[in-house]
Amino acid sequence: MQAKTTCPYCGVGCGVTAELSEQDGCRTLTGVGGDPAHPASFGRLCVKGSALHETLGQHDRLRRARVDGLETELGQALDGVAERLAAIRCEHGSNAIAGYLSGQLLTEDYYIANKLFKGYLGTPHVDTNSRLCMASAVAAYKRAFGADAVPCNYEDLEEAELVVLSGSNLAWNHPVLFQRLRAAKSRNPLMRVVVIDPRVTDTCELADLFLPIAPGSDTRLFNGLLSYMAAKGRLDQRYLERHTRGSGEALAAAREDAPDIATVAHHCELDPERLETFYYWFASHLHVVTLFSQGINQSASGTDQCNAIINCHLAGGQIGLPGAGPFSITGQPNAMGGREVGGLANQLAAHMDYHTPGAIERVTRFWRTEHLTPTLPEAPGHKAMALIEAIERGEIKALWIMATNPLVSLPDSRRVRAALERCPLVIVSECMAHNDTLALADIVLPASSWAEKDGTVTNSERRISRQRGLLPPPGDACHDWQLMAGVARRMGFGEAFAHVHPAEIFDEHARLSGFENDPAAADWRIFDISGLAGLGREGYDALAPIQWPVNAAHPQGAARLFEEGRFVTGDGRARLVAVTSQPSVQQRTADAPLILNTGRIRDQWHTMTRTARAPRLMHHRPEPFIETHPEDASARGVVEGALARLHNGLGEYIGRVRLTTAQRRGEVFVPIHWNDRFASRARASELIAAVGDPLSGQPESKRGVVQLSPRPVAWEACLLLATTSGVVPEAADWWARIPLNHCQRWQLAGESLPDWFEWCEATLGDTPTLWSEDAGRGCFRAAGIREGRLTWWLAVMPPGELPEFDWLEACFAGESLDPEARRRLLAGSEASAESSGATVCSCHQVGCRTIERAIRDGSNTVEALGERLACGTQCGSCIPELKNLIEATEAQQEHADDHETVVS
Ligand SMILES: Nc1nc2c(c(=O)[nH]1)N[C@H]1C(S)=C(S)[C@@H](COP(=O)(O)OP(=O)(O)OC[C@H]3O[C@@H](n4cnc5c(=O)[nH]c(N)nc54)[C@H](O)[C@@H]3O)O[C@H]1N2
Ligand SMILES: Nc1nc2c(c(=O)[nH]1)N[C@H]1C(S)=C(S)[C@@H](COP(=O)(O)OP(=O)(O)OC[C@H]3O[C@@H](n4cnc5c(=O)[nH]c(N)nc54)[C@H](O)[C@@H]3O)O[C@H]1N2
Ligand code: SF4
Ligand SMILES: [Mo]
Repeated sequence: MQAKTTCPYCGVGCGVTAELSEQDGCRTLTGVGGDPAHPASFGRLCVKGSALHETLGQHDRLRRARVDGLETELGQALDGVAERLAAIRCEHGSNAIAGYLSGQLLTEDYYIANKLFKGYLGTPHVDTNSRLCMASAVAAYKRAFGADAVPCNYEDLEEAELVVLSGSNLAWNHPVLFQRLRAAKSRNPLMRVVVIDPRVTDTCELADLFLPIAPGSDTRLFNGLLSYMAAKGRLDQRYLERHTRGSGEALAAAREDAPDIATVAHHCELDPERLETFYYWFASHLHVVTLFSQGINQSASGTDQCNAIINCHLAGGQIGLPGAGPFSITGQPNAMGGREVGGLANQLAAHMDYHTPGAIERVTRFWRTEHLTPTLPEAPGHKAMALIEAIERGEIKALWIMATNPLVSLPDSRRVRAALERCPLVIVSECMAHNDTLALADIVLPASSWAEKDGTVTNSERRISRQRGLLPPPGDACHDWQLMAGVARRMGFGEAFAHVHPAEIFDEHARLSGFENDPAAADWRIFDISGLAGLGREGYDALAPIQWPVNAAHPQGAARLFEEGRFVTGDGRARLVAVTSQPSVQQRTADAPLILNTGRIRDQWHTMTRTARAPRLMHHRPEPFIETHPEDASARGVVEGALARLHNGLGEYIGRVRLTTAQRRGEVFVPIHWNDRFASRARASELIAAVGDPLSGQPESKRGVVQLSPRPVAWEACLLLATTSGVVPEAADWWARIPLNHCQRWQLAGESLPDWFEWCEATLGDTPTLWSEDAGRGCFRAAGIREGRLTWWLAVMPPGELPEFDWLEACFAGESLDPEARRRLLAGSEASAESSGATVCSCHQVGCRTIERAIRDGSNTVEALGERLACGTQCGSCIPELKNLIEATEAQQEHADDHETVVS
């Protein structure tokens, strides 16, 4: 049986076809594929999406509620939440209660949360992890268009003559969109792509021009573009006059900030010729899309950076047309849905703000909260970082966290930990049994997860799709909205939370969007899906993907906004905003002389609670790492492949060194994914100060300041353990845990060489069955075999010399070891096996050594490699890496050939 649903990872929002099978009344999801009919993806899935079925299963799911550390009936836990919230509200008032939500909730969950917290508990303090993600883009769109409305769609990317990607590693973070762009570019050889990023990323594969910009200088870059357009007579005067205001001021500010190419090139640390090429391309094309993401948003002046981009599009009239517009790409699957509902602390509901005239009264009537004391709050609540400060001050006494892991993702995580420890009531709704934040919860509520959850999400191009509930949640787990409604009923708000199906919630949400919303009036709201009200359960279940607004004027939805040049600003005109470059808040010091850049890797999702359940997603980058320029490393005695430390006054991060000239000098990059569940001391956010954009409240997460030092160790070992238990080997000074099939891999390191027999006993509770030791060289290898089965395998070895994991994993899988395998066990490889190296293609599990051999053998195109090894033929996410490998291997060969010629 097949069912259609939507991928729960990134904001591309790909359509998924799920294969279901049923046996003895028990349903399982056995496989996933791309849904050819879904207009976001047309049948494509990236590597994360295509591994979705491997992340399911009941192991390590949160199945039961817990109150004060004790497993409890769900009903009792909900009683506990209701009683404790009521007591805090009674003693300290509504404002002592806060919610911290997530762009991974479905729209229906979000709607109920907003209604419960703001409407019924009467607290404005509801924020979401979208604050860390989209807040600057939201604030900028509101300043420019009067509403948080993304004008573009994915076809615009394909139809553009010029695509500018700024602060976006699209190849890794929105891979299906990247594939659409690649296909469009190969169809249209005239299309140009510009990538703006301090690092060379895989996204550069498509770049005709790459600008390795100095971090934090994007406002200057785009101000420079605006003054260039003015100087070259490339402003669209007609558009500016008819449809905008503020161009005079914006232009004056731009000229002052970025008068000429030389000034911009100096501040942005760019080659003036390349810069001019970019400016010339932008100014001379009408069909330009600028796609921007966290490199722009996560800055102390993120809102201004976004407006600097939007200004250029308004000034050139490059908006509201096919293939044109400033396109903020969303991160999470439902960041957009949360924004529609109004789930951020400065929003009220459904594109109405607290200060929107009449809005509080209108929402009060719609939610029927007139009779409550207190009724709706009157002013915005605390944004995420301010929420933490309010907890520190003792003002917030209860925090309900849903579908986010703030102990890992909020900046200055030691401080976040201290705040949560001090908060009298922390409630966490979560679908996994373990994450860093759960450990600090007083009450834990089990939530349903992807394939169980049932509702809608909205992707980056405003497209609403159904995520369908296909499997029953395990144990007592319920949908997030059901957990909240359960608490609401217990607090006496039953009537307002009587929904029994998500279709009813969606219907209410759709009605609110159209409630007293007249498209002809000056105070119209562009988010209007009143056309989707009254669908009923069947209509809702069958809902095909559709782009908002959906109303009488757009019954089939709207692909593009602002085509008529009418904006949501009262007078209908868009605003150019005068912006000036601002220095980053975190500045280098003698003790912290390097800039820390943080971001994502291809195969992991955020704090890894879900993607680490699919072992094949662990192979691409198995351990936390630090990318650094070779010269910065050598100046500090840091070498490739060794462990190193990043540190500053806030904390410490330990990772394995990857030397790369893709990194600018003076800057280092670390992934955001690792946390206390997967490594000792590898939480990137521990090193980032809790500072951010005063307008949007978005943290400056793309920039910390740190020192880099070696992390000397006396030994490194690789331990494979048959158990899936999360025992942290206390006997190591550093560790990283890497889930594999049939065993767990632990990379371990220590400062002093132990007696290995004693170490095995203390750490594993076992003595080796087989071992070999060369004490002089510090080498030790051992294995534990119980009743014929391999239970653990240990090799003290330098990290470069990894064993053959595929073969060893197979040894753990078998019923009992065959004698030949037993004989080879300490060698760590099958006699004939050639090492396949680190995984490049996760779909077909092809390693870099295998690929290099094939390239040397003549398969030196992506297509030839695909034919020979199948790599790159399924989801395509590894194609940029394949191209890099071809280039590097051929360069090596040439070098070797040259060398031979010289020698002969
Ligand atoms: N594989 C994977 N995909 C994901 C996610 C994931 O966890 N894993 N998460 C999703 C989410 S929630 C989000 S928000 C998106 C994020 O998607 P992206 O924004 O593409 O992701 P990041 O890797 O955080 O950052 C993007 C780039 O910004 C660059 N950058 C840093 N500083 C600057 C600067 O000053 N100027 C410019 N121009 N660039 C700079 C970084 O070097 C980095 O390459 O990804 C989504 N997709
Ligand atoms: N330094 C630095 N920090 C960053 C960023 C960065 O680039 N650099 N990026 C920021 C950005 S853009 C983002 S979006 C955040 C992401 O950061 P988080 O939101 O903290 O990361 P996740 O791992 O997605 O956390 C989601 C949690 O909810 C659980 N969960 C998943 N689905 C559900 C559900 O349906 N219901 C419930 N109740 N629980 C569920 C997951 O198991 C997981 O524990 O990180 C931010 N932090
Ligand atoms: S690009 Fe990948 S992660 Fe993003 S929605 Fe599509 S399949 Fe999911
Ligand atoms: Mo995000």
